[in-house]
Amino acid sequence: MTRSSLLVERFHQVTSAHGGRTCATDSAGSASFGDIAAAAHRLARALLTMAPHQSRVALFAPASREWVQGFWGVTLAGHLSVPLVELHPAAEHARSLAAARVELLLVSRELMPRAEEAVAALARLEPALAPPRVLELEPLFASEAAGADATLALHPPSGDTPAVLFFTSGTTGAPKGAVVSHDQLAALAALVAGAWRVEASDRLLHCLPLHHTHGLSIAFLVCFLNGASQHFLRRFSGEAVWQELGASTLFMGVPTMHKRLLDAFDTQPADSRARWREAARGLRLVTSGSAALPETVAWRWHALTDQLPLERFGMTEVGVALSNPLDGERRVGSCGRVLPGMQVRIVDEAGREVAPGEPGEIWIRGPSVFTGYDGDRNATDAAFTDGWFRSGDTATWLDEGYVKILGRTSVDIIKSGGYKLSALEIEEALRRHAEVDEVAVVGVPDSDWGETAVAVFVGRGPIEANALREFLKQEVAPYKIPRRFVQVDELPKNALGKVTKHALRRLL
Ligand code: MCA
Ligand code: AMP
Repeated sequence: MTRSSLLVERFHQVTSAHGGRTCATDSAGSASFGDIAAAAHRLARALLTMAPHQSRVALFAPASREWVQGFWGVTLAGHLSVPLVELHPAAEHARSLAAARVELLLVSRELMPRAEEAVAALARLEPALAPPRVLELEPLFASEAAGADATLALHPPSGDTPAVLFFTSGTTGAPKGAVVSHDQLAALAALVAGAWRVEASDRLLHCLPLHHTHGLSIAFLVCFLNGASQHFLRRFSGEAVWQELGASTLFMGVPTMHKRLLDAFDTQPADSRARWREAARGLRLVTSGSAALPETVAWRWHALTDQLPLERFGMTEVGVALSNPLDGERRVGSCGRVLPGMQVRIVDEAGREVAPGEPGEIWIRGPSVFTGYDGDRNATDAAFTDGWFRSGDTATWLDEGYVKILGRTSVDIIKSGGYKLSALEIEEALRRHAEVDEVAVVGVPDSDWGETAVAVFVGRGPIEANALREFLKQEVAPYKIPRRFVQVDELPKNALGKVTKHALRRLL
């Protein structure tokens, strides 16, 4: 028999130990751990009254206290959370709702018109699919939520219950739904918090999107489950981050954010710079992940704060596998060593360990590795060999157990500003434009974004880049829109008629 959820157990421990302390703040106010727990319990009861069995619940709220309450309400009810974010257009939301077979859509009051657009788009996309029931979030936090049974006992779900479905882009067109269980999330939070010594005295400045592992699991859960408080910025802005840093002990970001912060710093007059420097120096820990941290950015942080950002390597399917140490040498250009509790191999094509200095694919095993791709047994099986998750990243061992990530093995995966983009998904979206005949999307290096997507296309006639941009705005998340569009007469192809993307990339 599977034991009950460690995630829920930890939630109860933390909310009772820290009940009166601040848990989450946003631009509108603050909530204690006790406030969050009370609202989450009320929501969980309301949800269980409506949907007594494990259900799929999309959460559509800005990064805020309400989001935190919504997340825990769904989790305590043993339902699966599908986090949606404001920046996606209706068509992308509709595809997410359809792919995850969402039954309930919980929406904060202000986003209700957007949710209605998403449901209308879903009806056009999949007319035969039963639409999700749409519920406004705020009334469900109230004790008298309509129809809720206030005496309903909440039994903790088992540890292997699916907790969150993250959409992650892959080498197939449509994003895959990666499912992580209660115990996998609890393990991730425990391992990371242990390594970085996250404690109740910490305050995180949270400005990462909550539909991905970095924002939800590595930032939000690691802090929440260890009694740390967090301040939510609804969206990242260099200025807003600098204003808030002084009151924080922790900052977690993607390299593009770090670079933007430093660029913003450099443009300030001397008196602001002095204040900002003091704020940055007061931070206990700055972490970087989701993409390679440029060495220049790492050293600029160091010059400013005498502290190197702590770079670590993670994945939606894995959590965090490698991390530079909190104490000890933080090696620039390396993601550090294997996180205690995780296992890593770097192997050649035959699955044999490579020698230090040799490149190989990084394989990962450990308690935070995900359950599988939603409804896609074949893709899940194909992602593992003998229980090891094959990351698709090329890496090499340095000395003393440090690892350097060398890049992705697939040319169709692009990492832009920390977001993983699938070239094939963007190509599919562009092919839906009537005037596009052929298209290939490739990633090119970029000093701000790490990489950016460039679409090279053959048109049925001349097409303005802006027309394609406007078309894509209705189709996909804004960060998936290529930064450049290049019209050509033909695409370079090999003898089999396949576009040679490596050759194409060299031409750009
Ligand atoms: C925004 N844009 C982008 C990106 N973000 N284009 C390409 N790549 C992007 N990442 C577009 C906007 O839509 C806009 O388009 C234009 O760029 C300028 O937008 P701007 O306002 O300057 O950007 P922003 O909205 O401030 O976003 C930058 C950002 C954001 C804050 C760095 O990209 C971000 O939040 N990145 C974090 C992604 C993340 O959390 N990844 C974790 C995955 P237009 O001009 O047309 O309006 S999980 C993971 O990787 C594992 C687990 C791990 O290890 O962490
Ligand atoms: P995602 O699928 O969005 O979870 O992205 C995971 C991918 O981000 C990994 O497979 C790596 O390619 C990349 N990544 C994460 N952290 C780092 C890092 N510190 N350095 C280089 N790449 C990273």
